Amino acid sequence: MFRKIIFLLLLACAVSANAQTVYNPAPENLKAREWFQDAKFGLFIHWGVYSILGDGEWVMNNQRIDKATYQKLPAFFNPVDYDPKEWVAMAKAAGMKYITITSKHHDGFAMFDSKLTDWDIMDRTPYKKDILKMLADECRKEGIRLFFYHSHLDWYQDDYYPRGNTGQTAGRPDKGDWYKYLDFMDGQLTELLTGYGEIGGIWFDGHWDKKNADWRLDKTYKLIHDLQPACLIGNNHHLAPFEGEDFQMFEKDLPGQKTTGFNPEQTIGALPLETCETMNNSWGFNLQDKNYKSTKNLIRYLVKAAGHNSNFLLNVGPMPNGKIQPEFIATLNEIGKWMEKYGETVYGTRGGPVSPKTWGVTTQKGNKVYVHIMSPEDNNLLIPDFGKKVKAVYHFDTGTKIRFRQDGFGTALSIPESIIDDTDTILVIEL
Ligand code: FHN
Repeated sequence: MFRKIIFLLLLACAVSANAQTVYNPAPENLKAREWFQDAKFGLFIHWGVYSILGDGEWVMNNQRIDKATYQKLPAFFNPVDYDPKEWVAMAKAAGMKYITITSKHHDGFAMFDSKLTDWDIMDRTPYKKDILKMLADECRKEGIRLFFYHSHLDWYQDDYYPRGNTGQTAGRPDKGDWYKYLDFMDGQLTELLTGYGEIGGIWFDGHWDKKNADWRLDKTYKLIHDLQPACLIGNNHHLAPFEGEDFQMFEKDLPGQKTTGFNPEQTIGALPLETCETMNNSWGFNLQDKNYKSTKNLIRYLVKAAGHNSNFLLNVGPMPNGKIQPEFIATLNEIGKWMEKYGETVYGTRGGPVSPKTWGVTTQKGNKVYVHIMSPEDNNLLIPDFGKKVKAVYHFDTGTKIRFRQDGFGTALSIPESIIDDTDTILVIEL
């Protein structure tokens, strides 16, 4: 009997502990998720003092630069050509609806006015202006939502201890107070969520550095949602979503694909999805990286992401003077031109009724299914049956009617050679 009572007591405790962690998103949060899914396309910005070295955002770790030496960098960071107006205009011209910028990357350096550390833009650089504040003001003016990328992982703070898999060569003491570090991180998040207006979301990264640590995510997520219920939380932990998160992201892979090794254990959850990718091979500014992806490939990636029911977050790493390199600007402009013409088949859509195929993807809005054919095998295409009666099929650009035959197997289309587009041939199926 006594054992049974103890068991019931333990069970009650477990249930109530669980009950605390169950997350019920606020109505404004659910609305923000819808907005996010409709927006489809965002600009990722990796910018920090590392840009001076032109060797990517991992330079501190990769070149084994210790903390004392790395501390010399901010004195050279004076981005006098930084103009948030230019950045936001560039993002808008590309057809992007939101911007996600690094408030703090793994080097721990705050690109905003943090009162909790002097390891920030105000105290250490000659520039002494709050980069995020300037961007937040411009975004608000221009109707672009702003998200902050915030690194859990920190190569600078001594209290990030025990250390994780990275940042071992920063020359930090072998002691530190982990919970003090988490308090510091929550403090910086509070600064970001109280001093910069409405924030679209927090994009966490670096959990993977210490997968099994007590990250106290419940507390951090609750803090964020208490401060701004509509703020969307995503975490690039490369795992299935955790309780309290509002969207799920994938790195350099379309949802479900595992080509890069970043997402080996990642399954697709039920939350809105986003995938991020670089324009060359680097996130932070890399002087020598000329592996620019073509406009065609990036447009295709955006379309494929939409077909996977996912957003696309495309990255630039600004230079230390505050400018974005011309190669990126040119490509973004070209993507924008394409989006002006074909945006209807991407914005506000959801992944279509036919799962992604080798030839392309489908997106859907209301009674229209957009068929994006990117790698046709020949001029005949069989769209597998998706249980709906097809009323008409036509070419998106010209309205040309497409001959089709629907039976139990699906809808067979014959595509005239004249309408084949090298980037994406778009057909509309009316239901
Ligand atoms: O280590 C980071 C990397 O620097 C970059 O920020 C990317 C963006 O998705 N994420 C991390 C690796 O997973």
